[in-house]
Amino acid sequence: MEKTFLMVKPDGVQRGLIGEIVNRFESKGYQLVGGKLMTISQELAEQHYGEHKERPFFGELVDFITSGPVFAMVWEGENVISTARLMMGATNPKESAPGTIRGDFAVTVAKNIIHGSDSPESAEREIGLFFKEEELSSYEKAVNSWIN
Ligand code: 3AN
Repeated sequence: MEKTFLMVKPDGVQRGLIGEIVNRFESKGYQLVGGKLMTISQELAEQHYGEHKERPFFGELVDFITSGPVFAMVWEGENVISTARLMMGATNPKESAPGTIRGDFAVTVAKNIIHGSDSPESAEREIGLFFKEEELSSYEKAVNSWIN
């Protein structure tokens, strides 16, 4: 089953949006298979954003993502990589539609609340950067069990 890496950035954590964001993906029908609150090191930030090394905003990006705790997650489900990107909305909140996470909660491109992998290759790379195998738990939804 397809997996993606999603992360509530420091601005989303500071604004108390972890629950709101987790709720959107759970309600959609995706399964949370890993999650942790963590503070990203300079080294991990530079690896994670390696493809943006030459961009003028690279320093700002690394400073921001290391500025406070983030909530790193792995989500699983059909087409979760591309659908999560749709649910996040456009990178620049000026262009992200109402109803999307960035469209509903963000104003500026630098502080746009959430990160999500943009392809199967980046999902695999980013999950590997942030999570150990034993930190992920895929599970079957219980039927006729102690939950019901
Ligand atoms: P996305 O996160 O939607 O995949 P990317 O990969 O183009 O977008 O950009 C990575 C991150 O860099 C964005 N989430 C955003 O926070 C930041 N970013 C993009 N453009 C700018 C910019 N012009 N100034 C500051 N930060 C930017």
